[in-house]
Amino acid sequence: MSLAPIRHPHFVTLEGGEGAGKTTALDVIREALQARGHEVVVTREPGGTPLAERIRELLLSRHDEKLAPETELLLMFAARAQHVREVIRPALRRGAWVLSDRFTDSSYAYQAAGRGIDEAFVAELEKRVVGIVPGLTLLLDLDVREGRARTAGRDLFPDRIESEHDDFFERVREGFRKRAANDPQRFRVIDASQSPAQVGAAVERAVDAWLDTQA
Ligand code: T5A
Repeated sequence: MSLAPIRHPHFVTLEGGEGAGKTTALDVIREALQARGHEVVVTREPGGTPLAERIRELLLSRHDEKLAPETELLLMFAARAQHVREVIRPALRRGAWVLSDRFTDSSYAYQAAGRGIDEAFVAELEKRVVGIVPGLTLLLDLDVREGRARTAGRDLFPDRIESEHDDFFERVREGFRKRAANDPQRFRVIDASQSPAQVGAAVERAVDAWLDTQA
């Protein structure tokens, strides 16, 4: 595989902390793409293939044995390798658009910024195992406590990662914001503290503008 990850304009990702509202935004993006007549493959990480979904279960369920940060990172990339080969590349090759709820930016934010793993290690895995970068990434940016309040109302049993402390999620948020600031061509940062309708409208504007550049 080439060592330079390729940016694909028809690959769109959604990123953000816990409870940022990615589910609603996903529907808005799918509808905007379909309205222009595109085939859209909607997928998610970790997961997106039967095997990768099994790895997701391992990653999100609670275990008596503590998962080492490196184990967590490598499992994320094991799932991603499968996802890229089985779903993302074949869809892009046949001309579809791919919309993924999280991708490699989440590993930089959660495993590098959050857990303290060396970013260069994540970058090496990205080059060797993934090889593809989204053309457009929407970052739903939200205050950590607000995001947690939203998911607290929904999740009776928080998963393994959701159970982390606020300072972990503060580092994750900063990790995302730093990546967005370093790559303004790819990222659009959306203020996710707005009402669902306002977030939806901002997402729609960003995607429409991107689609105009691809027409
Ligand atoms: N992970 C993932 C890593 O650590 N590394 C990686 O490389 C990858 C790929 C995935 C976990 O894995 C981690 C990150 C995650 O911890 P997940 O269940 O997919 O697990 O977690 P999330 O992606 O965070 O999913 P959530 O459901 O928690 O967040 P969403 O999808 O952003 O939020 P959503 O849309 O479900 O909304 C949450 C609640 O808020 C309300 C909704 O109604 C819902 O109840 N809401 C709003 N309320 C007020 N105003 C708004 N604007 C609202 N928008 C939504």
